[in-house]
Amino acid sequence: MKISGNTKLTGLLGSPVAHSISPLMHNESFRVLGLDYVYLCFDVKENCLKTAVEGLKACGIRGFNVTMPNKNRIVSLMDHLSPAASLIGAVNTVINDGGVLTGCNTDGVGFMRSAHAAGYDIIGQEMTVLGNGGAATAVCAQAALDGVKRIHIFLRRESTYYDRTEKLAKRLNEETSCEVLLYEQGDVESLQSCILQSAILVNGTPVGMSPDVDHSLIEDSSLLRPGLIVSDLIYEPKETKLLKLARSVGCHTFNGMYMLLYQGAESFRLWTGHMMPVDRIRKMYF
Ligand code: SKM
Repeated sequence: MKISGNTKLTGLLGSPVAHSISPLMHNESFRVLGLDYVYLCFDVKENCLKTAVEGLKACGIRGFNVTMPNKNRIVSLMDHLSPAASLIGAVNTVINDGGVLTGCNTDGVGFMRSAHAAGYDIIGQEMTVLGNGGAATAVCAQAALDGVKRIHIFLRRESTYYDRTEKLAKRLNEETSCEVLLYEQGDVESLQSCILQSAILVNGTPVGMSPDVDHSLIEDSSLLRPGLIVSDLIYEPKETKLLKLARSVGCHTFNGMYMLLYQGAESFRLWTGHMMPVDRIRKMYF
């Protein structure tokens, strides 16, 4: 990779960011396609976000990804929002067109593409989602926009995001053809009937994530069935307790690793107009 006087800057704003594999994915893709771009990580905490965005904009950055804890706060710094970012209330990709910032959200696209790449067609089908944090919200909004027929979201009433999820459900019901229904996380009877109607079950909570690998929101294998698709947005560990149980029952399973790959591929396309060489990147880093 050569840095020139014309090299366009992209990057990641968040804290922490040192662990991210985004620089590897993007810089290798720029190199392979011969694009004069670079991707760098910037450790930016919430209290510095506005200053950082103004500075990067003044320096003519082409665009950047946004990760924890900045995805919600950055919304108010955008000039425009994509339909998905507006529904989700969070931005993970910013495009800078001559000083005009557009906030997009590619996390949900990442999930939908990872399901498609794994060979599953969930359009027109029902989906059950556990949790309503940032990643789960992005998945639900994109699934509704893409044509999933009905989404059952299980969440805790005392969740800090409860009101936000109620608003999201209302907007998705009004603005898309998808029907979105909310349930209490402990309502096992509803969970059982929703999973039965669903083609796919998604865990969008952190339950089961390393180091708490011995936990799963579903312990009872009779809630699952052979052929059901079960996805965990967690990718560390690669196979969570939920996915292990699902595999033992004969479910199709996939984790959140390729959601990261495909959200990056979509950001890459938005900044450069080129397709990321995803097969190469998957083999090298995933
Ligand atoms: O939404 C993504 C973000 O675009 C990049 C990222 C990373 O590099 O760790 C994680 C997610 O938040």
